[in-house]
Amino acid sequence: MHPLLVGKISAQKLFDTSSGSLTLDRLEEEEDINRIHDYFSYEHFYVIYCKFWDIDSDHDLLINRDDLAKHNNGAISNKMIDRIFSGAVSNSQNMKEGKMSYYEFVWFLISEEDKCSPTSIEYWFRCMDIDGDGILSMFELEYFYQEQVHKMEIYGIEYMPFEDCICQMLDLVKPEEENKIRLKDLKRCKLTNIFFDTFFNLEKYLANEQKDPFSNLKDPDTPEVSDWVKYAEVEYDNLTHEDGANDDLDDENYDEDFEDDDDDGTEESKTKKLPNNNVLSSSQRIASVTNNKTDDLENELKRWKD
Ligand SMILES: [Ca+2]
Ligand SMILES: [Ca+2]
Repeated sequence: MHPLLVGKISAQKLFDTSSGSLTLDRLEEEEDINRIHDYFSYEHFYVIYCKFWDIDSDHDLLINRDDLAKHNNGAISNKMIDRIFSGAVSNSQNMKEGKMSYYEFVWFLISEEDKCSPTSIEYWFRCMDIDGDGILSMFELEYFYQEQVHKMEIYGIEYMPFEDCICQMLDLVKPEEENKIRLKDLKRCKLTNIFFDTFFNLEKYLANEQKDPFSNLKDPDTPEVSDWVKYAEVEYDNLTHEDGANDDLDDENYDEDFEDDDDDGTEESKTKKLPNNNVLSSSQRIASVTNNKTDDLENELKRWKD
């Protein structure tokens, strides 16, 4: 089955923030493409695909380390990118070869945009626990913080020494055992986004510094909308309005995009016409990649929209 058709993943599990014992291995066992629609909406699928397309420079539907480092203008630290590709969260064959599939990117992006769900906490915990002993040690935390400090020095931003940062983080997480942060400590903590961003996403770390740390806490009286859903809504809106078009996968436009092309059917002849990715309409993005794999994805997108 094509990995792009994320039906391999049960989205119920992917988005289930109540189950705490999720692993990628178990996700890979699932084969239910229908149930996924209940959770993994067309909009979500579309947003993830556009994000993936943007960094997959050769459009072979696999991204390497350097591609992923471009995500969100290099927001994720290099050390963390290396950890993701080290097999910490997936040891699939393509990951062993240094390539991340769309399926693995789905997991990455959701973890990146919703750092408070149990699944995401597991994802980042695995990445940060370099020696795999189930504890985030001071050494491991400092290892990641060093790169943040280095970046802040370059940008001329005033920063906390590690000792102050760690006091703040321990105060935030309140681990059961002194100076040893375990997975269960983080799952109990309500502000894991702040914890993780502090160590590997400078942009979000600085943004967090600017706002009330408790603004992210859920109001118990309002229905819970995950950070992921909020992110997907905003991004979908941005992507579909960036060119003033909101009819991206309308059948007529879709066909015209192809009819205008030379008819030799090669990917190169179509993609080389494309200007800067940033000015492409979303429909052009979708239509510009024409190999078989992407046809599967396009069909899937259209099917979901109908
Ligand atoms: Ca690629
Ligand atoms: Ca460790």
